Formats: sequence, structure tokens, C-alpha cells
Amino acid sequence: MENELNDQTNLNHNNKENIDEIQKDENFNDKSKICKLKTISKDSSIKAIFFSFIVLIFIIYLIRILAFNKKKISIINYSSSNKEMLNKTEIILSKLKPNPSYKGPIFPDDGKISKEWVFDLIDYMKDLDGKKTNKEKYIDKINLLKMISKAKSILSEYDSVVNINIPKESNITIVGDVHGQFYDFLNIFNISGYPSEDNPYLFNGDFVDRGKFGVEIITTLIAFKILYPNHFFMNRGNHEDSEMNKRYGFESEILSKYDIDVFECFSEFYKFLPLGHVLNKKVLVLHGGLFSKEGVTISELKKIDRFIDVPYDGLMCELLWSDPRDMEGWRPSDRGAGVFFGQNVTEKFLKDNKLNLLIRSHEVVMEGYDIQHGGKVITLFSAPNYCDAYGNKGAIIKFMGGEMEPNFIKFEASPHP
Ligand SMILES: [Mn+2]
Repeated sequence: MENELNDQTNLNHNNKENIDEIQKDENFNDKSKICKLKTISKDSSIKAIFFSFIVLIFIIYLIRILAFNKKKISIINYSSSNKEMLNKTEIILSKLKPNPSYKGPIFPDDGKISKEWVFDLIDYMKDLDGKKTNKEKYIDKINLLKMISKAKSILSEYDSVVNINIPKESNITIVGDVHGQFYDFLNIFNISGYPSEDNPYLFNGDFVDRGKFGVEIITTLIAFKILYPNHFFMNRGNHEDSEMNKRYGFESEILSKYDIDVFECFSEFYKFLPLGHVLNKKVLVLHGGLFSKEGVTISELKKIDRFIDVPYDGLMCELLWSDPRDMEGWRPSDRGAGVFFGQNVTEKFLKDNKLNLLIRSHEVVMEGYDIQHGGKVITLFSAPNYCDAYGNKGAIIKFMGGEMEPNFIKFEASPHP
């Protein structure tokens, strides 16, 4: 019994203790709850600060996104209206006044020049014995800029790839890289005749850099374009780009003959040059080569927004920079821009576009021309003894009587000052 009682007492005691403990616990719990409540109110103010901080960051981020979008949109707008934004030449021209003591060729305000005017301009720039002063050699800045402006307005109407129709009784001469070699360039006219409506020409880019007479060449090309807009053609090359000109000599050449304004006006002019020409729907002429992308069409190339500096990738970059190689498919070019493309790439592109032949330039070849990819690609290079060092021949192609069979004419280097 006692034991039982004890047990009971114990039990009671235990119970009491239990109750106490529970109460303690409860008290403790309550206290901790209060503590927790206090902590919560402290926490919530930290959270509120944290939350507003997050909101603030979000707002800043949102503003940045909006600003970025605005920037992005403005880039798109700039790109789509790029042609209209390219009016630096006209702005500079509007501030220039004619120099009364200048004795050289004067470009007429109506832009109408004669064959004689162009021949006089060429004679004015020719200086075989190296005795002329710059004033006796270069058309002055205001007249040069008027020429550039006129040529821009002619080229601005063109698609980025232009169709040329050569009728049965007509010829056309294709010329590859000339790279500032003015006296070799003039020799081409001795070989294949001076440009005229009966003797059309297509120059396939890389007019400037390397050689010393880029100004003379591009000025002559612009003059012929103005004289025969429908019978004289030019493609852009990868050297028709201000970044290349800074590295390969044309910028310093211009600065020695004119000034930075003229450099910028030429840089602007390049953006108007088409990227390719298609002769009689059969022969594509462009400076570099084909593409890493499959299924490219001529109509896609026509729509390229070319009124920009040469980009680092994409169709326009590859068109100006790529090279054909004896391989299948394509791989990135060792040049760091464009691709190396194989025979199957050429065959598929020509077949897709119902073309027979690709003529490109861009590489020095010892005989002035080189035939690759089973006769489907011709490399044409027209700067003989390139850089006075290579010992290569130059070549041009003449298509005669509207026939799309290439006739090659090779030539040696001419003397130059
Ligand atoms: Mn080139």
C-alpha cells in the first residue's frame, strides 16, 4: 500500500513536477513566443529594408532594360535608315568654298562630265617622272568631294547585287584587285581599251591600300562611274573599308595628299558600292567568296543592308573575305574573317542560283588568274608584281559578243614613279 502510496505520491510528485515542467515549458514557450514575436518584428523591418532594396534594384534593372531596348531600337533604326544618314560628304561640301588660285579640273555643278574631262583628269594625275607637285597632281578637295557625292547618288539606287545584261554585240572586261598600282591600272586600258558605252568594265574591289596611288585609282574609277553610269561598274572589296585603310596604307596616303575629311568621305563612299554583279544571269562576280550558310540566294544577297562598315561575320563579311580551297564543305578562314569553302559548296550555290561560274579576286595568283573547283571558280588578280615584290603577272577577263565564255588576258607590270 505504502509503496503504492509512495508510488502515488511519486506519481503526484512526478505529476506536479511534470506540470511544473510543462508550465515552465509553457512559460518558456510563451516567453520564447514573445521573444520570437519581438524577433519577427525586428526581422520584418530588416526584410522590409531588404525587400525595398530588391525593388530598388529591380527598378534600376528595369530602367536599364528599357534604356538598352531604346538603344537597341535606335541601332535598328540607324541601320534601316543608314543610307540616309550617310551625308558627311555633303555636310563637309556645304562648308567649302572654291579656291580661285586652283588650276586643275573643275567638276561641273550639274554633274555632267565628258570623256575629255575624264582624260584630262587622268593626265593631270599622271606623273611618270615623279616631278609634279601635289597641287599639279590632285584635283582639289571641293571638286573631289563633289565627284564623290555625285557617285554616291548614282550607287545609292542599286541593290547590293546588281544584274548586268550584256547584249550579243557587246563586250565586258572584268578586272581584279588593283591595290593602288595606278600605272598598271592605266595599262589595263591600253590592253582592253578605255571604258565607253561600247566597252564596259567591272572592277572587282580592292582599289586601294598596299600601292602608293590609291587616290589616283579611286578618283579615276569614280569619274568613269559618273561618265558611264550604266556601262562602268565597281564591286566593294574588303579593302574598301576604313579599318583596313588604317592598317594597309590608304589612310596615310590620303593624309599626305589631302586631309582627314577626304579619308572620311572615301570611307562613306565605300558603303554605297555594291557587293556583287551578275552577268547575263549566268556569272556572279564578287570580291571574296561564298558562305558558311547553306541555301543562300542571289535575292537574299541583293537585300543585304550594305551601307555599313564591313562586319566581322555574316553574309557580307564572308562575301568580301572568303577563299575557295580544295576541300569539302567549309571551315573558318586562316585570315580571321570569312571562310574557306570547298567545291561542293560552290557547286550547290551555283546550282541553287542557276549560275554557271563564280569570278572572285582577293588572292594574289602567279599567272594573274587561277581556275579552281572543276572550272566553276576563277580567281582574278590584276596587280602585276604585287607590292613590287611578288613577280606575279596580272590578268583581266574579257567576255565578248555577249557570250559568257571567259577570255583571259595576262600582262606584266608597268614602270611607275
Ligand atoms: Mn581582298
